[in-house]
Amino acid sequence: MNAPALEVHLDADDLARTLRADVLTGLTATPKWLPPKWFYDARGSELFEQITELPEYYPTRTERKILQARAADIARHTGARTLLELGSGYSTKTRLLLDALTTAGTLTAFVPMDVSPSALEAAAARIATDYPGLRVHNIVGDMTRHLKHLPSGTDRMIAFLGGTIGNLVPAERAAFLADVRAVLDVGEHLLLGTDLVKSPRVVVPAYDDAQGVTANFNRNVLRVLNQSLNADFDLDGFAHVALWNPDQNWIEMRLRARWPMRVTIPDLNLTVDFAAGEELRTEVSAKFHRAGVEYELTEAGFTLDHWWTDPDNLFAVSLARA
Ligand code: AVJ
Repeated sequence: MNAPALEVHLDADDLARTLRADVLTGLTATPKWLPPKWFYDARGSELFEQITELPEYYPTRTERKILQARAADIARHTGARTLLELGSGYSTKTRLLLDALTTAGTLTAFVPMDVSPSALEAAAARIATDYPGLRVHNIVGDMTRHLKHLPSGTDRMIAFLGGTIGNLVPAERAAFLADVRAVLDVGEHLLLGTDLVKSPRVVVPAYDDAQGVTANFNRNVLRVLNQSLNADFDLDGFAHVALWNPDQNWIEMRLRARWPMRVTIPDLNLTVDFAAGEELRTEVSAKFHRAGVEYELTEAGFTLDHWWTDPDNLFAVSLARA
């Protein structure tokens, strides 16, 4: 068995610098906001795994069913030798692809990229054990900045699953998809998971579950700031808010100050005041129609070869060709 290689493009210094810049920008803006990637320290990644098992959170299990049904088609259509996965986290759904590509006999390497070293390491060790002979090459990186570090090769497929592309606003998505296209050679593939537009009666509970796991996941970003920047956020002072935005077709997660608060962030030399009821936006998670996905892929230079959904049209997996 080969030990998984670990390539780090986001070292502790880079991570700390980026966090400080993001927090300074977001918390001095009006309205205040923070980028969602800072949810995912070890505890946040663990909370997200719990979210994926909640009865209200349909995306993960729905995408898994689609992949179960289509993995063999994906393997046949792509003949992928290398699977590159962005934002792979614990790589649980990835196994469906690894199995199908192994059965097809084409797969030689798996390259997961994630901002969370803890999630990568846990997943990679298990995958290296379960797929003997597969080269596993972990990349700790930020998929909006480090795509150029993905290895070159032939017959590569980039998988970007879970609907995480919805964390980007339209202009960011256009830039990101163009970057993904630029990494690929003509004929290589992108496998993209997108959550679909549906009734807010279904979407909102997925982001505001009865057990309050999502609320803790949301507040975890404040804990990350407390731990890494010596901030003094009082987590109990912030209520979890999940709001459907019908103009943008996205869900927004916010943290609403329950009372007026002054937060100090010594590492940034920053004092931040919250009025009672003031909201800090922590995530957008965009939902899509087929036409929008196809348009965005085409604009980025891809051809949409396959569009697969579940019977209830909750979620879609697109297979696009560069
Ligand atoms: C990991 C970005 C796909 O947007 O549904 C889950 C994150 N946020 N619950 C999503 C998330 C709140 C998730 N993604």
